[in-house]
Amino acid sequence: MSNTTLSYEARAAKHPSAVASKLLKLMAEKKTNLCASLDVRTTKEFLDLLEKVGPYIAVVKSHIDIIDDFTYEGTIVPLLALAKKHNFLIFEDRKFADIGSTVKAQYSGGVYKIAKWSDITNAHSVPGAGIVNGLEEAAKETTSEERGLLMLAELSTKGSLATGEYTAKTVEIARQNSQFVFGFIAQSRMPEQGDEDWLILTPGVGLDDKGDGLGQQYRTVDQVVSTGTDVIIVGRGLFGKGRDPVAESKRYRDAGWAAYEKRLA
Ligand code: 5FU
Repeated sequence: MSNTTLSYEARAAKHPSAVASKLLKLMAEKKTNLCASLDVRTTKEFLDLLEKVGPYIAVVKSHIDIIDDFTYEGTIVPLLALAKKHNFLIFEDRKFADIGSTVKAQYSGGVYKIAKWSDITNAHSVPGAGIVNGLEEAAKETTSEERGLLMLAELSTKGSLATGEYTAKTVEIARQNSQFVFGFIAQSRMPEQGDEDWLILTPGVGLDDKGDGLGQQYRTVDQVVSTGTDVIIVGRGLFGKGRDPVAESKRYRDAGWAAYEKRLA
């Protein structure tokens, strides 16, 4: 049976990555495969919105470097408390892209110290496999908590260069470390992944818009889940101007769950 027709619970029970297992389990418990992409500029907006949508999401995705008033105490300590209270994982969408020794320092150090607090982060495959090793070393040296990495196999944007052979080689890099790397940012399940249970997290999901005028392209929840997406990543569909984040989070959660159940059937 292909992994796309297996339940999240069944996949959780046998997944080699502890972070993937935890995520699959919590999606099954909360009945949500929604990742909220919370791209706001202040800590207050970030935490206030997260308090409201926390019950409906499996993951919050951050771009911590766009928060103007970031501090570890003021931003991260309450973020960790919310993650515990509402039972969701944290994914810092850092898109590392440098040599192993540099990303090692960027992941663990600087102002943000991402490895200390983010369950999940991601990396481009453009530097080759050393990027994964550098990030894994940083995770192990920084914390005893489980950390997981997603490789960027495909992007949602118009004209993205991450296609074809690049995407296939990204899967090969992931395969070299299939415990720390547990999945991909991709637009659908990829043929190259074979029977291996990589999780597919997909941005560029929107029910009302087709794009944003800056290259972003949106596909519907049904389109992505039916082609193998495990987690839908939604930003402006939830938090865009004039939107009600709680109503939209419930709407995307329900759509994501219905599409998942349809896939299982
Ligand atoms: F890797 C990618 C990608 O291919 N497309 C994306 O849109 C990441 N993203 C992120 O997802 C992007 O940086 C935003 O944080 C988010 C999408 O936000 P939207 O408001 O739903 O368009």
